[in-house]
Amino acid sequence: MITFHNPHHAQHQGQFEMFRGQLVPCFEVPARVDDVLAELQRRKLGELRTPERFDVPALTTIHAPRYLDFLAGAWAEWVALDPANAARDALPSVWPGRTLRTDVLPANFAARMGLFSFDAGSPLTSGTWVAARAGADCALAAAQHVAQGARSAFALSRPPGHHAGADFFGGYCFLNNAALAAQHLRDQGVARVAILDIDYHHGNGTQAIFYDRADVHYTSLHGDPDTEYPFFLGYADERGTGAGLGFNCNLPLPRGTDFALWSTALKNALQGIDHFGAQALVVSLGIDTYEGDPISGFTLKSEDYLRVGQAIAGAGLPTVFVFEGGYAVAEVGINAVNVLEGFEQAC
Ligand code: OKP
Ligand code: ZN
Repeated sequence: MITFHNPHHAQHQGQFEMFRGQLVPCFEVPARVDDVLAELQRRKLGELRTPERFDVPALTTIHAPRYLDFLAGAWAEWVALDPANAARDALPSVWPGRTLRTDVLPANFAARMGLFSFDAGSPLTSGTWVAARAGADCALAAAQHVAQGARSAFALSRPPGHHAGADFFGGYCFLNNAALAAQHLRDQGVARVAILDIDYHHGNGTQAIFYDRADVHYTSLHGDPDTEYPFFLGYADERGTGAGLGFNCNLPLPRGTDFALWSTALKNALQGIDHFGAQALVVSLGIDTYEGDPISGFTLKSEDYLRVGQAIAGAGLPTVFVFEGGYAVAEVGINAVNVLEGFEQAC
């Protein structure tokens, strides 16, 4: 399997995220992707490539132009407020909650940070735009490769993407790489695309992007939002709307879920995808279901990920893997590559 990796990912390097009233060091660090890349090289799991450059219009298939403009210029605006800001990350602190307007675009930078975000855990840094854009290139290139007939491809990048919506960032995500990959498959002529999101957290951005569509089916296995981030989406009764009704499937699982229960849910998810009649699959590959993950609550073990890959291969679909979460830095490489190796062995 070819891996498209992002040579610019480390330009996004947040210092702190807001957690329980304090700024704590970011969990979403460059070492995550460096470790996966090193493990791919160690096990010689296929060719490593950097992606070609797609232009900004390729991103407007998913993202609002005014949001992309904001992201592209945000760092310059932040530093223009105060030259000392060059040494600090930008974090939002005010949001348009219920009854406040989201149709106006205030001149004030802090106001626009809030308009285009939903949490204070996703610092915007000097290289966020460069890194996120190159990550989108990885996802688009991987989708293109699969659309041209490859059995599979891996988009290895950070920051992750599945919490980012059409016009907002949050949950460490800025551009929705999995959504871009799914839409690219559609645009290349694949009629029905399924997204399987196995990150510990519900992919609220991806769900929202495709919620009213019947051509892209979203299924997610995740920590129950009643207790787990992102809290405000990801419940089992969210099944899609309008033409999209029946094309969204959430399988929330309690904290403490082990591989036996988790893999039963995976089997159900894959059955739904088969029933949908998907012609290609995009996997939001989060590895934060691992027992050692510092911010998550499932108990999967390293060897379980080989079976995850095998099970996904059993769907028999051209598959784009898109890297998402996974914060146990020492094991993230082994675990992610186990999924890919299990997949390849079963093909
Ligand atoms: C992104 B992805 C930790 C609180 C949780 C947000 C988690 C975002 C996860 N201090 N903060 O889905 O892995
Ligand atoms: Zn996650």
